[in-house]
Amino acid sequence: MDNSRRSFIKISALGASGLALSATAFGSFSANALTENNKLAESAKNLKITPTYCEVCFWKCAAWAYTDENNNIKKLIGNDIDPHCNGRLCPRGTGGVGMYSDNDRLKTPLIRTKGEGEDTFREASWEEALSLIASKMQGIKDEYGSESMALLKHGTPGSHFEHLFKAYGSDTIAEPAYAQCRGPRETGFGLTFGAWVGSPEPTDIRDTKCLVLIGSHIGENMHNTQVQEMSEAIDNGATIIAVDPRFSTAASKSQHWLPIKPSTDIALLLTWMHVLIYEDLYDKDYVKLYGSGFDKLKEHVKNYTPEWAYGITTIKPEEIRKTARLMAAAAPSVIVHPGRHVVWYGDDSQRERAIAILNGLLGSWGRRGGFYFKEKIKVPKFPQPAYPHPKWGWEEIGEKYPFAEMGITNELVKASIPGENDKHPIKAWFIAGTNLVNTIPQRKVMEKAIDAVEFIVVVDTMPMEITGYADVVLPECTYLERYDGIRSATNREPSIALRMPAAEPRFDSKPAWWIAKQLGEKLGLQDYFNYNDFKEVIAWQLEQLGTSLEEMEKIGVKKFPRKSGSMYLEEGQPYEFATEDGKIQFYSEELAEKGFDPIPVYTSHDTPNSGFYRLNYGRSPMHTFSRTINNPNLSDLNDENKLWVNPKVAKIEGLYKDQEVWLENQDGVISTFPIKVRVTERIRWDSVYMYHGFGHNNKKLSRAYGKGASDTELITKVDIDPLMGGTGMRSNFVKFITENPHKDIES
Ligand SMILES: Nc1nc2c(c(=O)[nH]1)N[C@H]1C(S)=C(S)[C@@H](COP(=O)(O)OP(=O)(O)OC[C@H]3O[C@@H](n4cnc5c(=O)[nH]c(N)nc54)[C@H](O)[C@@H]3O)O[C@H]1N2
Ligand SMILES: Nc1nc2c(c(=O)[nH]1)N[C@H]1C(S)=C(S)[C@@H](COP(=O)(O)OP(=O)(O)OC[C@H]3O[C@@H](n4cnc5c(=O)[nH]c(N)nc54)[C@H](O)[C@@H]3O)O[C@H]1N2
Ligand code: SF4
Ligand SMILES: [Mo]
Repeated sequence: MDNSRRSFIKISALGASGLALSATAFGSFSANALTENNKLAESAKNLKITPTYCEVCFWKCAAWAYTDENNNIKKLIGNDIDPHCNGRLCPRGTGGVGMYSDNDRLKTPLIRTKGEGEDTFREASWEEALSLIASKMQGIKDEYGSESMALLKHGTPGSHFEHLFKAYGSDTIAEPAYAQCRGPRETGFGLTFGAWVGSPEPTDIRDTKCLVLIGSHIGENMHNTQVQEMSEAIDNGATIIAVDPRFSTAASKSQHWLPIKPSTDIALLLTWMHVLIYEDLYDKDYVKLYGSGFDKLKEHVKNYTPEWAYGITTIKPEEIRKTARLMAAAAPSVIVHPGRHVVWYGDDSQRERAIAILNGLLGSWGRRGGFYFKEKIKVPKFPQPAYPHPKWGWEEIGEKYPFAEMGITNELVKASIPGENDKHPIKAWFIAGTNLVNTIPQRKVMEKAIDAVEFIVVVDTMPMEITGYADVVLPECTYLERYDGIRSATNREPSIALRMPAAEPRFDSKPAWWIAKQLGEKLGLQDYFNYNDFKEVIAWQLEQLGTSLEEMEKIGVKKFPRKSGSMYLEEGQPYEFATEDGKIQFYSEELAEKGFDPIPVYTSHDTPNSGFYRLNYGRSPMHTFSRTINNPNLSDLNDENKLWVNPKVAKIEGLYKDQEVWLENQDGVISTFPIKVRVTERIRWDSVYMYHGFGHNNKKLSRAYGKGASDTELITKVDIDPLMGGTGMRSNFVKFITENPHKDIES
């Protein structure tokens, strides 16, 4: 990007006053906060207690924040009545205080200035920064139409800016939680059951007798209730089957670990269907009552025998038969878990459909110990004018993908490059709560788009990599310092949760709702922001829901009785699925009509050339993506990622424990930083594994900079899901470099 218009500003170039600010009030809050907090339990009486819900990940557990008279947030504990956490936060949630206390936080608005030499940021007042953004947004609207201004967002700040964007006339909106995360499973399950899985997943893990995890590593993937319920299920004797090329934590709790050859899961799934059908083990009554297209499925999987699958998956035929029988014995109290980060090899919606079909055969959808029918409370919309109708938006940008039901981030990025999608040209980006450069693969494409757009705003709490590409950076205060939208979530019973400030915003940071309102007013959209404080919106909504701000401040979470009936289907109960014919689609006419396989088929994927290994990645139990690596509490627990290497590979390649290696991928891209080797049997010989989120290259992140390597920068090849546009990211291969390849550049 050296010669580009928008060079990356390492925020370390920030002026001295920014640094001076960081030495204020909060010096006393140390990395020992977690242990310190325990000692505080008995003195809790002197602390102010406020309700919040966690923003460290998207499970949104409800918690109580304890704050002392000096604005120090002392601890966070889970809210007992919250169905997302049952009073217990995960280590990341407990360490969430570090998001507030981190002195590396963004402190003031910043504006890019074009110096003689390198670009740099100067500090600016909110008034100046917001006026500049509003005038640019107005300019884009006048010259190209509001549609050309894109919102790329994630997390709670997103909803406030979504409101602003819709009022402004743009529906050019996307978030990475779709095309880089769970999009394909919503497509696969949607096509089969007529319902999204959604978040939190309505998996009845608590009551299950058999949990099948296919590359879903609950226990490292720390989604709170699922981890709690999984350990409960294990205590109750549930069978765990883990299909994973890596011996994950979940695999270590399983009776059956199937170390599958990566990318061959569809073959296993088809074969499990074969065994269930041809050994007469499937739920015949359920399939007959609720399914359609079963005969076609039966014919389709006829030849997919365990012996056939063995050659593809490397899983022994007996193991395949045995696990299928175990599932059938537990049915319908069985869950073949849909997983969550499912963008793997491009045929992901079809793999997810295969998972859905398997659940259909087992009769687990709508059954105790399988998938329950979830219920949610609809939070009434604050009275405001109707939004204008944009001429195009995320839907048109993603029109090539007939089953996309949300904005496809990577397609928005492409539409920002002239010549890529000139029907829907994007000219400017507003980014909130997503570190796009570490989130979306194919960095070259990303950088081309960044270079092409005329203006970039980033709203973040931390000087993350994405801020270095911005024209204006706005510091949002953390979730512990603001009111936010009411959390209403699907669960066994509906519930809502309140987030209110536990402390005054540190530095010159502001909440997203305030930023959106200011921009709205400057753009003449004040009718959409007809309140002085977002608190008024929440108070009004809570009254409509039969409670009040006062009550919610005291209880934090409120549960409501179910209105939609039972969580489970009764024996023989008629039920209409929201599909074309009201039945579970073992065969999909809709897919056939649009030219796709109506029943999933197995296709083979690339395998690494000699000397290369598949780059596998997943979650650190102590971190959320790249967002927490600098968190003072959590970096204490896990400060770098390591490269898992099979002993056989270590021997062939001459690698030893803790040796630093650089990685070069199939396209010649070399990791910026080295990563230490961890020699372990827990990974197959054809792959290497690392935690996602590390390898930060912004020096302003004082704890995270240069710690470990980034998986994202090595993901240059993507396999696009033809149904919904997701970016399959698991067909990248790496080799080891043992001498520093950047030596010349560094000197
Ligand atoms: N290589 C690779 N890429 C992946 C994945 C992977 O495993 N490997 N996982 C994918 C998945 S599953 C997902 S869901 C996405 C996640 O993608 P992202 O959500 O982009 O992930 P984060 O790195 O957590 O970035 C969040 C950003 O929000 C900022 N932030 C945190 N709290 C706040 C707040 O309160 N307000 C504001 N304004 N900003 C805040 C953080 O500082 C950070 O910059 O990534 C996807 N991309
Ligand atoms: N601690 C923590 N927990 C989190 C998050 C976090 O950042 N940190 N993020 C949350 C979010 S947004 C998401 S989407 C979820 C993601 O969590 P999951 O959906 O559970 O996990 P993934 O990241 O998709 O999967 C990683 C696992 O897939 C295995 N795998 C790799 N290739 C294959 C293959 O070809 N076949 C099979 N069967 N397995 C394979 C890997 O070895 C690894 O164990 O986690 C959530 N929970
Ligand atoms: S699972 Fe952990 S990080 Fe996620 S919301 Fe709950 S406590 Fe926070
Ligand atoms: Mo995700």
